[in-house]
Amino acid sequence: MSISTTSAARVQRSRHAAWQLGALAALGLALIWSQAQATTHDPSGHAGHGAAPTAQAGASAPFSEGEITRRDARTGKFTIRHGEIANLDMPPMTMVFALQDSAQGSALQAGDKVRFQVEKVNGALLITHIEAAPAH
Ligand SMILES: [Cu+2]
Repeated sequence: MSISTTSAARVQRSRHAAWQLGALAALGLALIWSQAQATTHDPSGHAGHGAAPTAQAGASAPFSEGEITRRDARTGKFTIRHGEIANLDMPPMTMVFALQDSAQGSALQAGDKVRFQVEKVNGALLITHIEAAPAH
């Protein structure tokens, strides 16, 4: 009984030693692997990712710039001389826009420089956000 217990303990010890060796070997491999990763890592790859266009990824349209030339008090529509509207592929021009939220335009008037988001909603162009352009 005592012999078998001792031999069992020896087996356990040797197994433990084998496990330690295995763990060390694995650790060594992990270190070699991580060093290989570190040396093959190209910092310029990250710069490339940063330069990738991600502005269109959001749900909302990009800001366009323009100047209000007329505000129709009755309809709440704005005539805006706008720059290029990238998301609509629209070149600069002067045109009339309706506002989704008329309260947003209440403080704006003709002559104001604005930046705004315009989207096609149910087939009609709609300003979904408008604000005074930030001063330069
Ligand atoms: Cu236009």
